[in-house]
Amino acid sequence: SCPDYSNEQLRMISEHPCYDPKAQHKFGRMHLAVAPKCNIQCKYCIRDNDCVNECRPGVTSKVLTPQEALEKTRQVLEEHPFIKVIAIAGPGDPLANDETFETFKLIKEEFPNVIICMSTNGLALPDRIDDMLDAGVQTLTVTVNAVDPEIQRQICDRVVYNGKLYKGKEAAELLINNQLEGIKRAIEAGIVIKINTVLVPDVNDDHVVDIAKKMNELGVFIMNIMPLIPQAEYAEWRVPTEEERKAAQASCEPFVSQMRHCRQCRSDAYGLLGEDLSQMSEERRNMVKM
Ligand code: CLF
Ligand code: SF4
Repeated sequence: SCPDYSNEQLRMISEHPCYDPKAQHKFGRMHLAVAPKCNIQCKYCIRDNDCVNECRPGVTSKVLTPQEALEKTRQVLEEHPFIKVIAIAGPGDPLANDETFETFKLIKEEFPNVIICMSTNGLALPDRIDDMLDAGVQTLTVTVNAVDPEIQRQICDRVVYNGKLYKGKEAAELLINNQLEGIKRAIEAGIVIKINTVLVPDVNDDHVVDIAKKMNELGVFIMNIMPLIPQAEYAEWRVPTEEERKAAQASCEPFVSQMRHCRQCRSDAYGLLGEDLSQMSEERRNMVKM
């Protein structure tokens, strides 16, 4: 049950390097690392690193203020006009940081034609839809690792919601309910939704197809199955093989289109998906510019 997309939404999708594989070699994205705080604790996350629900952890990205983010946007867009998408994807959860909304408002005022993108764990989504619309968010990624609380609690069993700490199955249920409610409301509001699912062998690998079926009901545009990056409580865990990932994608494809070109970017990455200019030398950056 895919919603009918407007011409404006279809144009946006065709210029979004993560939403349309044909766009990935033509158009770039820029991540602004303005969001350090997080409101949940995923068991595979070391909180000093980038949010691994969307981003590759490594050296922690330097956190920018909204004003610094605007200045960086000016500079990068002038040098690299092929960047069409401005996104916030960490280092924590964008919805747990008011700086996310401040930053987008500054950018939207000065660059009304860029696509505003965001990635979230979804806990605060039902409460922040209006703020997101005010800030101009058009494409949104929600990380959905389970739609069954018994599975979700093995991946995330601590959330802080409205100032209260929830643990165990109660935490998992709250996270799932808010994700599903939030995705439904965001789609109704015209935001195009992608979901990320971190494939955790022996935990959610048999369950991903149930996630895909649920996402189909809600009208999610695309699903990105990402391999676990073993860290924290999952530091000793097995990484899914290429074959396992392909099998998971194939089982979900009948229900939601599959993204297969994710580069697990850092929360300060910019450029084309395959070439993160934030990690390049000045010399190489200048070559790309030409
Ligand atoms: Fe960034 Fe994510 Fe928006 Fe893309 S990345 S917030 S949807 S603009 Fe893309 Fe990077 Fe994969 Fe993310 S390749 S990690 S899926
Ligand atoms: Fe870490 Fe991201 Fe999970 Fe927060 S949502 S705990 S930053 S992986």
